[in-house]
Amino acid sequence: MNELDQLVLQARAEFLQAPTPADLENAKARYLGKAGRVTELLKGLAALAPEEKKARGGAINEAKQQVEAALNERRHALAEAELEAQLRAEALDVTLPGRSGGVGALHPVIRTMERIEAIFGSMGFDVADGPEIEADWFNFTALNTPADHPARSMHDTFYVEGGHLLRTHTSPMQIRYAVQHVKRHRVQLDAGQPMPDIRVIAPGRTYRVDSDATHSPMFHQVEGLWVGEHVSFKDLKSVYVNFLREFFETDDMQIRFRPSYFPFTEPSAEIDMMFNSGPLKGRWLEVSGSGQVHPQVIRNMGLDPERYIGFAFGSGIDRLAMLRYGVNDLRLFFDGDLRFLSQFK
Ligand code: 2NL
Repeated sequence: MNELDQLVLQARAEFLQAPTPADLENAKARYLGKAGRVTELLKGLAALAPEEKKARGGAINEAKQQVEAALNERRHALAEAELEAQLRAEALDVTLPGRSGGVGALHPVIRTMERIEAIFGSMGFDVADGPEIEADWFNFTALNTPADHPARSMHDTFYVEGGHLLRTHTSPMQIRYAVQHVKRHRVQLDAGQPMPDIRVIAPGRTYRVDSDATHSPMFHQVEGLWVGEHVSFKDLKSVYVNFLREFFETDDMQIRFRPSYFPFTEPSAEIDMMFNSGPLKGRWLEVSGSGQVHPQVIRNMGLDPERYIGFAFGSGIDRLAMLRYGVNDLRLFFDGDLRFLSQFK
């Protein structure tokens, strides 16, 4: 084997041993660089006679081409290996189970609210929604609640700047709704023609200065209002009895209307119910306040109390949710503990 063949073999072996592209380029310099072995051989041609130069030059160039071929072969192999390694490192196992973000659910109080809306909706009630920060007029004055009424005191109501307050019930929404309704039918009313009945419920957050196992400073209420020319107390009874039967999915209960007092209704009644079976059986439960809308409140809606009459009720949604789900502490609804809340998924 002549020295040129040996040089090619050596170069190929060194290239094959180069573990990285950088090592390979260093090995290349030892053969093809400025002071590399192939370059040195080519420089040596200068000292040869012209005939020798031609033969020797051809042999060196052939060897050089073989070295370059070996270099390129190794370059390709290293590039391919690098790509392989990268693909392996970045490989995704598409058969692994996905990382789930966890499935949310409606809060039990909101679920109860939607259930109530569906039941009253089926009886033709619209659903009204409105501000939680209210004007004194809508929350108290329009509802015939006098300035010296205890509900207006600083320690019963949260007042905010500008004389506004956090609504203590959702009735103000019903006043707003009724006023709008009356405005829309002003022309008919002034012409002595009938106006469609006002039939609405107002569910939502309400606020009072009160905090223990059965009272929260923020709680949920649903009020109902039905005003027309021929609405009577028997309509209140049938609507509310039907609601309770639908809500608790049973007829096996007793319901009583017990005389009471509210500034915005006259006469007024508490609505109590008692289950005849099940875990709550045999105990009277207060579920709502109610009554015939006070003539002054009818007037504040823009209607003539000699012609229009109606009933209203106000029930605690949290309390209804507690009864339906068998929860004994109101605060569980508002603590945000997932061990409790996830039971309602
Ligand atoms: C209670 C008492 C009640 C009403 C709310 C009402 C609304 C209008 C006019 C007249 Cl717009 N009344 N609402 C009537 C009677 C009782 O709620 O203690 N609820 C938990």
